[in-house]
Formats: sequence, C-alpha cells, structure tokens
Amino acid sequence: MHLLLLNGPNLNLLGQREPGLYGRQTLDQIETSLCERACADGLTLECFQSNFEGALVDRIHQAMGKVDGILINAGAYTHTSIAIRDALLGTAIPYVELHLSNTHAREPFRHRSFLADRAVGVICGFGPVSYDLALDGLVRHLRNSASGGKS
Ligand code: CA2
Repeated sequence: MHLLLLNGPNLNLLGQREPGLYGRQTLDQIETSLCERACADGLTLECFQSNFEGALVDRIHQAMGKVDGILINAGAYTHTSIAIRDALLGTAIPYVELHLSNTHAREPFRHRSFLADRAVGVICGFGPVSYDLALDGLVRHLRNSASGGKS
C-alpha cells in the first residue's frame, strides 16, 4: 500500500516558532517518524510540503493511479481552498484530514473545512500524534475496504 502525506503552508516552520500551539517537533522529524511507522507496517509513505496551493493541487493530480490514500494537513488552505477540495474529489483517492491543533477550539474561521465532509475521517488536536492517529485510521479504512468491509 502506497500513501502520501501532504502538508500545506507554513508547516515547514514547525518546531521553530509557536511551540505552545504546534509543538516542538520539526516537520522533518514528524515525517521521518511517520515513514518509520508506515515502513514497519509494510507500507510506503511519500511526503510533500508546499506553501503554494497550485503545487499541492499538482501533487494530488500526480498521485492519481499511484497512491492508495492521502493524509493531508492543508494548514490554512483547509479553510479556504475549493481547488484542493476539487483535486481530492477529482482523483477520488481516499483521504484523512488532520491538524495539530484543535481547530474547533480556535477562531471561528478555523471551524469551517472545505475538505472534511468528504474525508474518510478528521483528526485534530493531538499535536504531532495527530499524524500517527490519522495514519492508523486511514490504513484501517483501506484494509477494511480491500477485504470487502468484512473486518
Ligand atoms: O493545527 C493545524 O495543524 C493547522 O492546520 C495549522 C495551520 C492553521 O492555519 C490551521 O488552522 C490548523 C497553520 C500552520 C502554521 O504552522 C506554523 C508552525 C510554526 C510556526 C508558525 C506557523
């Protein structure tokens, strides 16, 4: 099973600023640890971060026919991007939306997501552990679908 982790704008700053909100781990550390977990479970995981909406859309298009599932922390684009929503729906690749912070406990503009209603699931508020939980949830979903939903 081949998975893709997408991170959106400003997440490249993780670990360098705002540790109280987003934790002390860098994106590189989060990606390395997630790849190790994926590998230990017999999966492959590719990681991509961009501060550009179009680059994220392009990466989603490239995943078509090659990737079984997507983990996405679209950052602020979660709350604004119909383009990323359309790309995800257009490729029909199952995805899990995730966030480090509990977006529902923050400003009202972070309560809306353009991705959530069509996601397999949404995880938020657990800091870097959100990535682990999202991976577990996505893999269980994909394995369950592959076995015809019988487990
Ligand atoms: O909680 C999350 O994971 C968010 O996706 C993070 C986004 C925010 O716009 C979403 O509402 C929720 C912001 C990412 C900013 O990342 C930074 C990391 C370190 C320092 C500054 C920004």
